[in-house]
Order: sequence, then C-alpha cells, then structure tokens
Amino acid sequence: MSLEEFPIDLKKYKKIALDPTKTQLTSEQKSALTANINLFRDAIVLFTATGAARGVSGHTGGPYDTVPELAILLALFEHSEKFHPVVFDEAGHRVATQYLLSALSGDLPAEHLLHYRQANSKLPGHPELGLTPGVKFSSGRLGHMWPLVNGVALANKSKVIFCLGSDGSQQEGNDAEAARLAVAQSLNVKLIIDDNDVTIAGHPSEYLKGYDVGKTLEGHGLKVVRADGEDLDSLWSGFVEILNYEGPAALINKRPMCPGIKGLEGSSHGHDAIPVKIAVEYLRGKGYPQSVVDILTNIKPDPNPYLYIGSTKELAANRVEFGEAVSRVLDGLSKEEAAKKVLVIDSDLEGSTGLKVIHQKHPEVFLPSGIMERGNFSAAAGFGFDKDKFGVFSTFSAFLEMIISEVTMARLNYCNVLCHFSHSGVDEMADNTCHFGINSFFADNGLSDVQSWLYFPADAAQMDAIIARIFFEKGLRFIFSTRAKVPWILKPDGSKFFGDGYKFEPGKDDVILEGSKGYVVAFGDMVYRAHDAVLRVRQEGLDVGLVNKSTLNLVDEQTIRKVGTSPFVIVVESFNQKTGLGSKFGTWLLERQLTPKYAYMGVIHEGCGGLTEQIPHQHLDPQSIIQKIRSLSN
Ligand SMILES: Cc1ncc(C[n+]2csc(CCOP(=O)(O)OP(=O)(O)O)c2C)c(N)n1
Repeated sequence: MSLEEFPIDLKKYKKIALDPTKTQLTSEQKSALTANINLFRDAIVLFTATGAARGVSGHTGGPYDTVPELAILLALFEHSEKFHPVVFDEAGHRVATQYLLSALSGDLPAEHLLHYRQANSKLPGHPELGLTPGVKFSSGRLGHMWPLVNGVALANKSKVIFCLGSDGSQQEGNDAEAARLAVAQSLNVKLIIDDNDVTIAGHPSEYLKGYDVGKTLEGHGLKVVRADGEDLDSLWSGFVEILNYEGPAALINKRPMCPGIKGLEGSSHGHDAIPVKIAVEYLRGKGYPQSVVDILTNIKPDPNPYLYIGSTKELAANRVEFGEAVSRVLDGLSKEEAAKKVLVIDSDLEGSTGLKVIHQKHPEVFLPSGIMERGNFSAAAGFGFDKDKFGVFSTFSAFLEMIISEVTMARLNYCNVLCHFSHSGVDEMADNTCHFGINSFFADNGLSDVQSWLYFPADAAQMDAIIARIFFEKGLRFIFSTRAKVPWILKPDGSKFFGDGYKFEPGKDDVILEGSKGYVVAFGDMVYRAHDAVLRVRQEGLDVGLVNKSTLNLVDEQTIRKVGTSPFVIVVESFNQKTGLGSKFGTWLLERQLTPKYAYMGVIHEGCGGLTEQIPHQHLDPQSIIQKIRSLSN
C-alpha cells in the first residue's frame, strides 16, 4: 500500500446528533460513538506515527486522548446551530485533531494525512489559519487560546463556544485571567479539559504539587464537572450538566495518557509522536493488515546531503551543551554553596532546553516547575535579587516574547538572571511559525544607560567558553541555541576555532576570516553556513571576510570599523529580518560615518514545516548567501 491511499476508511464515520436535554445515551448512540472513537483513534495513531517514521516528530497522545470528547462535540454540532461549530483547542500540539476534522469535512484528501509534519505539506506541527485547508484557527502557544475564545463568545452571544483544554495549558497565568473575564461576563464558554496528568517533562501531580485544575477553576467561579473520559456514560452526563448551565463551565475528564496503547499508557512519552514499533503493535492488535503496517515501515527520514566546508562533520546539540557547561561551573562549588548561590528553574522543557543535565548532575540547584514562563522567570529573577545569588531560567526562544515585561521589571530590580533560550531561529522547526524564535532582540529592551547581554554562540566550544566567562556576571544575560545541532567552526589549518586557547570576551566579535572585498557578519547557526559560503567565493578569488558577532547587541568598535571600511557588509541571521541584528547594524555603521554597500538577510516568511527545509525556505542557505555576496560585490 502506498501513500496515495489512506487505508482507514473515514467514510465509516457515523454522523449522529445528540440532544443535551436527554440525560442518557441510547445503546445505538453509544455504539455509533464507540465506532467513531475507534475510527478516529486508529487514524490518529497511523498518521501521527508517520511523523516519527519520517524523523519530524509530532504528537499522538493529546489528540488520541481527546477523541471521545471530539466525537460528542461533532454530534452536538449536528444537533443544533446553537453550538459554534469550531473545535477550538488551547493545546496546539494536538493539531492532529484539526487535520482529522479537515479530512472528515472533505477539505483535505484523507491520504494527505500521511504527510503529517512533512515539509511543504501544509500540515505543520501546530494549526495555522490560512495555511491548511479546513483549519479554522491558529494555536500552539499554551495559554493563548482561551483568552481569545472569550472574545469569540463576546462576538457570538447567542452561541455556545467550546474550547478543548489541557492540564498543561491550564497552568499558564493567562488562563487565570481568562477565567476571571469569563466569570465576570458570564460568557457561554465551555472548556472540555483533558486531565491526563501528563505534560512533556512528567506528571504535574509530582512536579507541581497542589495544582488541581478543577479546584482552580471552581475558585474562579466557573461551574466545574468531573468525568471519566473513557466512560461514555460519565462523559455524556458531564456534557449534559455543563450544557444545562448558563455561563462559563468546565468539564474535566480524567484518563491516563494514551489509554489502551501498550507501552505508552500513563507515560509522558505518550505526549510525543508514537514510535513506529508501538504504532505497528497497536494497529496489528486492531486487526489491520500488513499493508497498513508497511506504510509506516517504508517511510524513512530524508537525509540532508549538503557537505559544508569550514566546519566539522560531527555535530553537537548546543542546547544540551548549555546544561553541560553550567554543570561544569557548578562542579567548582560545594553542593551547599551551589544550593545557596544558584537556582535553576524549569518550565516543563528540561529535556529540550538542556536543563535535564543540570537536574541530574546538580539536583541541589534544580527546581522543576510548571508551564508558567512569566512566573518562573520572575522567580529566577527574585532569587537573583540578592546581589550574590544567581537565577537561571530556560525555555524556547519563541516564548521570550511572553516575558518581556517581566524582563523590564527584573532589570529595574538589578536582578541576576541567566536566561537560556533554545530553539532559536527556524532551523529544524517542524513545530513551525508559532514556535520560531526570531524576535530575541526584544530582550534588549532596556535604555542606553543599562545593559543586558545577548549571546548566541556559533558552536559547542564557544558555548562552553561563554558560560565559563559570564555565569557569575551580574545582571540579565541571555544566551541562545538552536533546536538543530551545529558543527564546530574550523580554522584554515583544520583545528577548532573556539578550541584550546580561545577565551571569550563579552562584546568582542570574532574575525573568522579577514577579507579585503567585503564582509559577512553572522552569529549562531548562521556562522557555519556563512563560513561555507565565504570559503566558496574565496575559492573563486573573491576575498570576502567573515565575522562572528556572538555578543549580539554590543558594538565592537574595532570590528565595525574593519567591516565598515570594506566595500560591503552583509548581515546574515536566523532572526526576524524586521527586528534582528540587521535592522540595527546599518544604523551603527552610519552613526560612525561608515558607508559600505549594505544588505541584511533574516527570516522573512512564515514556515514551511519539516526540518532542514526551513533554512532554504527563508533563503538563508549557503547558496543564497553566495548570491547576495555576488550581487553586492558587483
Ligand atoms: C507557552 C508555551 N510554553 C511551552 C510550550 C511547550 N509545550 C508544548 S506542549 C507542552 C506540554 C503540554 O501538556 P498538555 O497540554 O497537558 O498536553 P498532553 O501532554 O496531554 O498532550 C509544552 C510545555 C508551548 N507550546 N507553549
């Protein structure tokens, strides 16, 4: 069987209507719902497993869990127009639900689901309005949907508005604000919350003791009903109760993560894309033939064949290196001293942002916490309010946009915080546009008489050197790394540029190559790409230089004079072209009466999904850099 056919027949979906004035389900209604639930869950397992097979990751457990609620919502939409027919979801990673709905409505051909998260398939890791046929809203940053759904309710007062929720998303402070507005205005918003006690880093009942979704919402004044999500009678009576209540209400459905999937049930691994092996076992257990299993086993990751020059073949995950480098600094302190001086606070992403290493090696400084970036950042800052103490905070770069106001207040309180923002830029960001970490210069929002330092190391050796140098510096320090691994930058003699003997100095640019015909200025993951481009034009006789601007927001007077007196300067970065280094560097040049030809290349488009495809999609690959060099050197 090929990818041209979706082997699970979605036409078997049984359309039924459910009337919430009837408190009991008939046996026919129950058997139709059960059939739909099985159909949807099998489909979700199959097509999300293609993400695992293709190496583009994804999420199975969340959408799989909420299928019974989905089946009931569709039956309510069939019953009455009073129900606004959009399945809003504050957990955007459950995008498989929306893609399934698009296939059911005929907006997407069912077989297209087998391209889940593949580059250019228009099926990225989170729902994007306007990109995917049939998708009705954008979601993907937790805590951002319920507040918006409140507004939809205000605009549609005669309708009932549903929003799927999760015990992860409900941890966000935004949801508390949304709850207050919904209660104050008696909005007809109904939250259907999957309370599976699983998020990315583990179980909220363990890492966030005292947190209880139901009690929280009751405290705000919502009507709260609890149900067993895997028992249709219990689930339906919960729906009936919240729908016969005028005003905001939440139905909280308890279930283990991935009920019925051997190897994932109850586990936080169920949050991610189901491994092919487990999916195969599940589908076999459901009686699907070998041809269905073959679809998964035949999909292979796409290799990236480009051979870079000027950097090593070996790659390192700089986001993990951050944790290693911090651990090495802490190794120099006694456990007691470390615990007194340093607090490292996680926001449910320790495995992704490198904090796990610190958790394992230095539990004395580590605080696991919830998906509460604003509160956690401020707690790290408050720890570093004492001039001899240091807070460490970490999350994805995309969510730096959430804590800008807290950064201002931390700065005004002279706090010491080291912030690590991983998943910067766009490289390998199958999660796509809402997860792009491209507005990181927002962190530099103080006035000219105070300083915050922004650092983006080019490779793992430079990450080590930066952490060793700045860990115990005062004030706010921001350090960036990518989701994708990066190679080590090499000198012409083949040794590591940032290897033995290299010492990092804040504010000092690294001249990787001197050039007489012009300069490329880059940082982070763009350094090895720009290095490749520059070396290739040099092979053709064009003597172009390369600067690594690892301290992003301080002008290195010596280096700017060097590049500014050359014939051209091109800034190449994986940040937003509108807000990145390139949008400032031209001003810095002009202020110094330096007027080379000037261009800047940054992130300009919404994403294309997939992994290595994101960089060429933004025209940031070596070939595009070479083209720009040629156009400026002519
Ligand atoms: C603002 C924000 N912070 C962090 C994340 C990263 N993230 C994605 S899903 C997730 C955990 C979600 O848990 P839950 O919503 O309960 O989903 P489940 O594990 O049940 O699928 C996290 C931390 C995010 N998408 N948005």
